[in-house]
Amino acid sequence: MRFEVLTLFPEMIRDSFMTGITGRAAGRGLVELDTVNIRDYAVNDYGSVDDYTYGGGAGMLMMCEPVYSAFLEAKRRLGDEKTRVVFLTPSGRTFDEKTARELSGEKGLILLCGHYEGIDERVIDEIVTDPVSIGDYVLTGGELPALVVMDAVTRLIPGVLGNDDSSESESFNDGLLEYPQYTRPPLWHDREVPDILLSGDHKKIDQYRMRAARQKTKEVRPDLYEEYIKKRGIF
Ligand code: 6GU
Repeated sequence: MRFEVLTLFPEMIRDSFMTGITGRAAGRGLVELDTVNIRDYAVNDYGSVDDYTYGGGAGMLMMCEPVYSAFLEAKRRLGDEKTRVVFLTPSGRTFDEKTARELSGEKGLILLCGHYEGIDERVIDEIVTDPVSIGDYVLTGGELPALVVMDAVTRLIPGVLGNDDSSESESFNDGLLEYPQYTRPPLWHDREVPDILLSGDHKKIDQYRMRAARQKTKEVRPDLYEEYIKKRGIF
């Protein structure tokens, strides 16, 4: 997988992605990160990439041409392949694990990070294939959402996680939240690790974990629980 990120803050993307598990994946050649600074395609020597909106209203909009030029540079670097263009915007479709799985099968992805009050609609219509939001709240820019999407996609690439099935058992794969987990010591601040987990009886432990996962999901995400019950036809 090769990510090409179109952004006004390339150092924010690189510093964050190159830290931790995603950075290690890049170091091992399992994923590549490349950034294109939209500022490098400013329309004048002052570095302008934004302008006032037609029709009035507060704030500035990113202009078509700098965004389009940055996109063409990313396409050129990817060898002009048919690459999906993910635009990070609060008006996009909500990002989820299914979308992450779908995107992780691509050879390359272009991610477009907006800033100011948004981007001129015409360049969005021209280049964007997948408008994506990460939830119902508003952020100052698309960089953090782009990092969220890249993280979720990268951890699904084979070999990225140490244990090849740890991306399988985690939240959202069978539609339930992860069961609670414990490590040493067995007693901490008057709180005990559930006895079953110390029993060594793996069949009992699996049953306990399944029950705990269902109970937790029912409590904190009744919407997910409902879906889970419907899909499985249990109870
Ligand atoms: Cl993708 N962008 C911005 N600016 N805010 C958001 C978002 C994206 N997703 C949720 N809030």
